Amino acid sequence: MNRRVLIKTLAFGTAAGSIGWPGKSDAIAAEPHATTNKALSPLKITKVRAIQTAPQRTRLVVVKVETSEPGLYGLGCATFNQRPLAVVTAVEEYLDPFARGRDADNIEDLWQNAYTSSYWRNGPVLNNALSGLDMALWDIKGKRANMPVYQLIGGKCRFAVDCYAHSSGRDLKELEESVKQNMEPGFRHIRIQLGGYGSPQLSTEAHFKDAGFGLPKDTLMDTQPYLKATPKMFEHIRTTCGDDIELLHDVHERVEPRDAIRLLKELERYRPFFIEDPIAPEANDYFRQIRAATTVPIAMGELFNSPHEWVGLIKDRLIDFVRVHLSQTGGFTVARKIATLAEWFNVRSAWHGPTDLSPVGHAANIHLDLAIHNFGIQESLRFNEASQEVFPGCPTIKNGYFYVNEAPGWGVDINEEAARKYPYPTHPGYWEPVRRRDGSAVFCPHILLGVLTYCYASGVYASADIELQFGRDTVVRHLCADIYPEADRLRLFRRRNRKEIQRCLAEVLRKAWHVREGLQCQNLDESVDPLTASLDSQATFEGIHPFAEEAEERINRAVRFDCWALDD
Ligand code: GCO
Ligand code: MG
Repeated sequence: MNRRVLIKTLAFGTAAGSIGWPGKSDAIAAEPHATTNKALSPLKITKVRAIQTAPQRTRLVVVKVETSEPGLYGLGCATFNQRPLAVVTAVEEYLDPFARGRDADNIEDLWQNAYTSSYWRNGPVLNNALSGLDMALWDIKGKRANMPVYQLIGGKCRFAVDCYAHSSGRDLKELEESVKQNMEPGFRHIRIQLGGYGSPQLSTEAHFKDAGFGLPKDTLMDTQPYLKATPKMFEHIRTTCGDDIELLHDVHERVEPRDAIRLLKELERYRPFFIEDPIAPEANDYFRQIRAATTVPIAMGELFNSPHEWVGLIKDRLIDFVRVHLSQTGGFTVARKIATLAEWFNVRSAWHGPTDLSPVGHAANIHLDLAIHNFGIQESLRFNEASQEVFPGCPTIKNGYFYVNEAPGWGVDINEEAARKYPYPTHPGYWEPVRRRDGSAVFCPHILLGVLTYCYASGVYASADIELQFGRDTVVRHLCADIYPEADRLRLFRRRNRKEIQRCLAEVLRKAWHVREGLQCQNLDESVDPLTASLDSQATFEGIHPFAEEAEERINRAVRFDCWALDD
């Protein structure tokens, strides 16, 4: 071969290569990847089912995806505490038949097709169902790869996840104690609330009740008492707990946007780490004005179900922390994209991490927190014994840091037998109305299990309203303190055990009944179990009092359920 032919062939070869003329190397490249992929045998979805359990009194829905590989399954969180049964139906009647036989490895493909399989989309029920499937597929992929999910998305950016604790109290003293209690084990970030959201215990003029508007169980919450008390709350905690602790607060969209702006301006001097949900998603357009009026960092998003709610706020830098609830957005696949979008606009993460999220959902939060650059803070939850029994591998907290274990997938499993031991509370889960004094509805009522006892004896109106927040502080609101000193004692039961709570409740009940009977209050006979004693003696209650049945049902439910919750 002479030199001219050689040069021509070489030139032709490279030219061929550059214009993509299939040469040998391209042939190799085009060869199906099977060779290196041989290890991963095809994996089909064989079943998608929803597991319902409530070890911490909230109605959890966890999706289990079973596969063609014996023993290989994944778990995903689909918890929608206010409508759990609707999610179960969406999973079992729709996603199961849709996903069966499909390739479990192709998460994005399955997500996109399941998302559009209902044609209409984005909403709490369908997104939660989809999230259960999605997260379970990531769990499976981690197990197949024999690594924790955070490794699949790039590994750790930090050794553990800084998280915030919850403190609340009926008054400043109780709140201060609770903050100090959380500072002790090392929390550097603490969310402070005065009672329930919007501090309803500060509102006293339930004119709508006197007018017979709504139901007696509806809760009163007026704006002014809350707007006045909240800056004082920050003042008190800064004075008594110092300037180093990072303070967070959840307005929980309880006030009108204009009031929210005024409140945030007043809170600036207390350097809050962030103020959450100052307004409702329905008023998102107000963020421009909030941004213009104050430098207080804003966290928003737990109620978001659609990209229309988060994209604009992030790209226009109108919030500082995106706080979506992973399962409400459609799962881990979506949250990763939200985190990536947010990074480009200096928005950090603060994923929603309440009681109404399963340990699987919390683990998904933490895996994402470990791997993303723009991590901000993580809401924390302590898992009680029942939760740890149902979900072996629950995330743990040490020195204010959240940890997942290094097991493959999410690292959290489920014990279905134990799960059956914790059925849902009897109350379906919807939220009871919260009203202003004139009866008008307030956005987003609180999650509470109320015990309401009314008794009318010769015109004396007496009741004790007990509100319990699951897995967190208890809040007692007392409507007619002068009648039932016991209710004040209930105030202290945050640090009391179940026996004490039952005793107090029985006392309230019994006294209510005695008052109604016009009898002198008697000291309880300690030896007899006060609860049954008082419930039996309440037998005559039936038929006299319009709310008797409801009151009794609530008392039984509260005693049966809430006391457990308070034990953790
Ligand atoms: C939070 C939330 C919760 C929600 C609850 C709704 O910041 O943790 O506001 O308390 O109200 O998850 O079910
Ligand atoms: Mg919130």
